[in-house]
Amino acid sequence: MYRLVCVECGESFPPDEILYQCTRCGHLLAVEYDLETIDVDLAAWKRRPLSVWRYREILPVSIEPVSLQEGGTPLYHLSRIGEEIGVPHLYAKHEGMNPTGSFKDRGMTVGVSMALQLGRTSVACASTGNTSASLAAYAAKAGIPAVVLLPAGKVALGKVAQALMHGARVLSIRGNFDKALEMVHELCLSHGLYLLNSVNPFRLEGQKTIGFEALDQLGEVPDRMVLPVGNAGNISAVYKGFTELMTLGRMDRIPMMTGIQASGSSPVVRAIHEGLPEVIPDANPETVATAIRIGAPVNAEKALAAIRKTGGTAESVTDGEILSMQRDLARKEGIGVEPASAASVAGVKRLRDMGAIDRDEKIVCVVTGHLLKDPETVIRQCEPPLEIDADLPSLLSALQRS
Ligand code: AN7
Repeated sequence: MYRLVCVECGESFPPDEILYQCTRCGHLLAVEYDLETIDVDLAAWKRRPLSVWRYREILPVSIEPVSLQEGGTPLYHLSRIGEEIGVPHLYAKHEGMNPTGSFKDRGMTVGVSMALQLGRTSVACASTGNTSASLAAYAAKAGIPAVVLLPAGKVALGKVAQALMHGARVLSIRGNFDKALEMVHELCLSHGLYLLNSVNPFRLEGQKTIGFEALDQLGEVPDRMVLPVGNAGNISAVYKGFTELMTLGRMDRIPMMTGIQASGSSPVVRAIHEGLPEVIPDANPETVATAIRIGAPVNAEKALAAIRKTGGTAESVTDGEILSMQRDLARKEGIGVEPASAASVAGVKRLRDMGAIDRDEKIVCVVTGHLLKDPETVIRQCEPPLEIDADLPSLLSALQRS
């Protein structure tokens, strides 16, 4: 039904082998289906609820999945912001509306299900926060232990709270995410834990359903898909899913895949702008959007191909632009997202200002995580509530003052 294939040398491996890279050349692996022989009933998809599992024929899981009812997230028309920045057909797919508040749940329902399917009894990841929150919850649902490694002091409060509350073994390392990923990868290889970072090709299979849902909700192929980029897994996953729908004859063109990074952490943007064959890592990435504070994106080779093959682009936005768009989404559209998520929409504004996006493009931005993930960054931007005496005159005088 499917096999693992190296994206570089094309070597293929059986589906039940536990591998995170090609044993021949060390490059990334991807799941490849026999799309000609799989019976994908597109009409059946329409009858099922919008969710990751609507698309189960092109997912690798054959057991009863470990599910918290992920996917089926809203697609909002950003009418005010779109009008303001000069792209009236602007939409946001709010992945913060998943069970643990980020798109990672799509990956984890598939990834943790695969852990069980492959007979593994413990799971692990490194994380800038959301992956750990999601893995902790799905491991709890599966009834297996999870180990998560975080960069000390650089993970938003809500995400740490989730990982702890769902019962993961949470360790903070004195180092950044890239180092944490290196360590957890070694731990998994030497001690048999199942690695659920995005080097795991099965996790990305779940995440490709963001694109499938967006298509089903929009009722047509958007011209452009815009995603915040950290480890570059999500943009690669959505692109891969689209290539499968093309093969199935469900799409006739693929949207321009567009990746947005924070200016203090933007190796993919530099590689695109300078036409480099691969990214040059940032040794010390820094941004208020801690979710995408990643200097050595492990899926870069997949993401560069996705962007280049679709005529897309990559751009960076400053922390100021990110926070300003986070406020605009909250106040002009009623959509609460964390800073990394606002980067995608801030990127559209920047690209439109540069003249790189046409006014009539239909654009879907993926907003990846919920506002409540990072309450501290929100509070820092807002005036604190005014404390007053508990009587009506005090209330009236306070309201007149502001
Ligand atoms: C809100 O949790 O890498 O480019 O360890 O949490 O697929 O990495 C999070 C990434 C965007 C970037 N938006 O996605 C982690 C982690 C949010 C995120 C990204 C992340 P990728």
